[in-house]
Amino acid sequence: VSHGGEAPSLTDLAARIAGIVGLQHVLDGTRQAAYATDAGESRGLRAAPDLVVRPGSADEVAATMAACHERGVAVVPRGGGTGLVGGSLAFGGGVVIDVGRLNRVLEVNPAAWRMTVGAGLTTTHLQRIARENGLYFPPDPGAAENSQIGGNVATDAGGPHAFKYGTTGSWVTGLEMVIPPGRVVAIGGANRKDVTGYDLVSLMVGSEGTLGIITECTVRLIPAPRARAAMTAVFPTSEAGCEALLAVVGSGLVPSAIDFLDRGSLAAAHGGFPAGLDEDAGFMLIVEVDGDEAEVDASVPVLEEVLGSATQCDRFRTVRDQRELWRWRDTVTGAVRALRGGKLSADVSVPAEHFQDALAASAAVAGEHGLDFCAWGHAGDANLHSTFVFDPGAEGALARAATAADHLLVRISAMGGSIAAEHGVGWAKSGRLSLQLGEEALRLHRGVKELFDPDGLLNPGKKS
Ligand code: LAC
Ligand code: ZN
Repeated sequence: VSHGGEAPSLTDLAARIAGIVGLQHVLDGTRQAAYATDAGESRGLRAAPDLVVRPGSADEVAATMAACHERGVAVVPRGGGTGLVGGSLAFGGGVVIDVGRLNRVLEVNPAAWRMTVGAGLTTTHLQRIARENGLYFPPDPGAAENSQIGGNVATDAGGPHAFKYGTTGSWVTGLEMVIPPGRVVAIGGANRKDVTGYDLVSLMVGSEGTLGIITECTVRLIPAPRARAAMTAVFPTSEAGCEALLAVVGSGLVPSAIDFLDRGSLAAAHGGFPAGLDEDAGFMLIVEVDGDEAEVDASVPVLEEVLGSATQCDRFRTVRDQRELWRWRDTVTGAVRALRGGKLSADVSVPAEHFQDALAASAAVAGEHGLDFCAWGHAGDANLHSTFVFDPGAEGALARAATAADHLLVRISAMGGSIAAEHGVGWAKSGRLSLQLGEEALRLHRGVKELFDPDGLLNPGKKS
């Protein structure tokens, strides 16, 4: 075997791992560099791993983990790298295990409405297979081209359609994973009901790679809704928009999505809006309904009535091509980042009745810290991406944004809210769990980690 120019620099561990996964799947310096960041780079998160490997099977993941474990080296799992909170970065060094090659479609059973796929399959690919079989996988977190189902499960990724259909975890019935010190374990399966044992599948959902490395997922599907219609409504102020939100929720309809954008995020993203948008729009609701044709036909006039009669609704329109609308919606986070180069989002949720308070608190905190601010997100779930926007070159700006975000988490938890709604805790919010979890809950949380990873070598420092 020719090791090329690399051989002399391979450490003992790298050589051992190369023997497991094949040398070409141990990444060299240039290819490794991309793993020092995730999509949260603009909040200043960066950590270079010692080694990045791309195993080709669960057994290779297990053997890699075992090799690291024997040497006391930390392991950090990585999917599509689209996370925003540093959850897949190797702070303190260690070996990043990229599961991207575990992207096989293992079983599609359209008659039973389910499929089993490798953890590295992209969200887009999974959704497409479902669609091609007349079925639907509703979770639609952003960056679907790059995000992967294993990472989506590990973070319980949400997205606009979580309002009607729930987050990724609602669709998972079985997992295969690798747990420390390097064992392959299958939990759950294809059963739609199963209370044998504790709900380990749910425990893995949202565990952010701190309990095990997901290698395979069995997910539920549903027949694809035959029709959809989306509406956008623009308001001069957040207050007017929030009133309309209450009216939509009170209408008795169950929209498939209710998203929002505030003035700042509309200003950032308005250029690409498919239907054209006034630059000074103050607040937008995006409401979508789905179902069979008759259901959608019946829902649209109700929504038009509710939104059209909402006080101060500047303009609403029914969007025919809602795919184009959602494609635009997916560009918002990038457009906000592009404003100044720096952006720090506090992804939070609150009990529905506090949605407007949470928006107001976010803006107030930004003001107190002299920061530009915008928010968008999933209004139906009262899930806000409260975002501080700054120039990363400006002296102290990043630190000010971090302090502001932390103050916001304190206020959100005081409202009974969640300090991590759909983007995870990762590295960014580690150390702050006690804002939300009581002492006993924290004890259980830590006990679970201890049970799965007694040596603390799996994604250390995250979600803790
Ligand atoms: C969104 C992603 C950032 O809702 O969660 O745009
Ligand atoms: Zn979101």
